[in-house]
Amino acid sequence: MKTAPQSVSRSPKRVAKPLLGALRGAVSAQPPIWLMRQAGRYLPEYREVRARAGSFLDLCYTPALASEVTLQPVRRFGLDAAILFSDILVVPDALGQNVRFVEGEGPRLDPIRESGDLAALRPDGREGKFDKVWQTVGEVAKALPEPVALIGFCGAPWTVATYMVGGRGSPDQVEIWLFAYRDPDFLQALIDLLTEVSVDYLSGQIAAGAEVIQIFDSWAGNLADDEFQRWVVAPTSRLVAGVKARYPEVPVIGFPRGAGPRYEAYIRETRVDAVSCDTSLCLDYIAGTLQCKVAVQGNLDPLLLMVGGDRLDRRVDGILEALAGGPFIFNLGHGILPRTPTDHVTRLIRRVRGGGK
Ligand code: 1CP
Repeated sequence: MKTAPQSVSRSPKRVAKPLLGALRGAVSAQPPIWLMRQAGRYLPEYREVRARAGSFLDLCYTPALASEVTLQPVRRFGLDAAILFSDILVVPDALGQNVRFVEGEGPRLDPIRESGDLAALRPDGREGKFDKVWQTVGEVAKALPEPVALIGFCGAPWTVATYMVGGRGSPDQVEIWLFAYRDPDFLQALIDLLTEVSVDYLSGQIAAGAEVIQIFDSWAGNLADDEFQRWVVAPTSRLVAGVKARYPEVPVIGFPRGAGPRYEAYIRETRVDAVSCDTSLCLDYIAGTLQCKVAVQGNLDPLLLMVGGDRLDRRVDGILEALAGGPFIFNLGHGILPRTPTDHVTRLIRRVRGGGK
């Protein structure tokens, strides 16, 4: 399998995409690799475009710039996939909630706390903004070298709802818990709306050229059994089924970060084609319990990538030894950190492809 996209010339023949191969169960000693948040502040060329774009959301809604930053890490590192540059909070923004990104602090939203706030959302007003994202997908699809797969994404309804209700990120997103316990009907209505809108949003990305979908459920940890079932498994199952009803061939990767042993139930019930494993999952558990059911992706600690050196090399080797015997996509266990040196990323990719030992 070819893994150096820059060196491959476009030809009318079909060129295999290593990422799609792994998602269909192919096994390779040199597994495909991409990195969550691979476009971002650790890249000088990203910071340059970001400064030109104005606000973060302006960057997301300007297809010429969003497609440029999507392509930057693929060009620089020769990764096996590009992930659409956008954000999970584009969905609440497109629904009419006030969303802004504060420099150095992160997202801020005017919280939605009562049924009047919910009724004020405009599920029909979303087309203009989603159109811009879909246009970006189309531009990237045209520009990508053939072996590189294009990943579209959205946040899972639960995780997006944590920001819509809480108004911001926090170490535990506790605000939504009060709603889950005090007013589950309200939360159910919000989750249902997000599920329905996300099916359309992802379908539009696929129609525009996305070949794989990833569903980010960053706040899926710490839920009690019934709650995990109701707020994570049930809406994700409906989201996956909705997308697959329109596009049965497009593989879906689920990322229920922090779900621990509940990854198993998540796989069984949501019918995702692969799971992205967070750093806290043991390699033995991933290999023995998850990888026999679906392809797995992960799970290098982003902090170790930032630190680099021999420890990084040893951990990369350990992950490859444990997981490269089955369908596997090398990735981090969470997003790349802004202070990560770019030469550590180069070193990681070389090692995964067998050139660094
Ligand atoms: O330029 C900047 O300073 C903004 C930093 C930034 C970037 C680069 C944000 C703000 N979002 C993004 C892009 C982004 N976000 C991508 C692009 C594709 C890629 O290269 O991977 C993706 C897939 C996301 C997904 C995302 N956004 C998640 C899920 C994954 C995860 O990290 O857990 C979440 C939770 C968000 C919300 C968000 N957006 C931005 C920040 C800083 C956050 C986290 C906020 C918090 O909880 O405090």
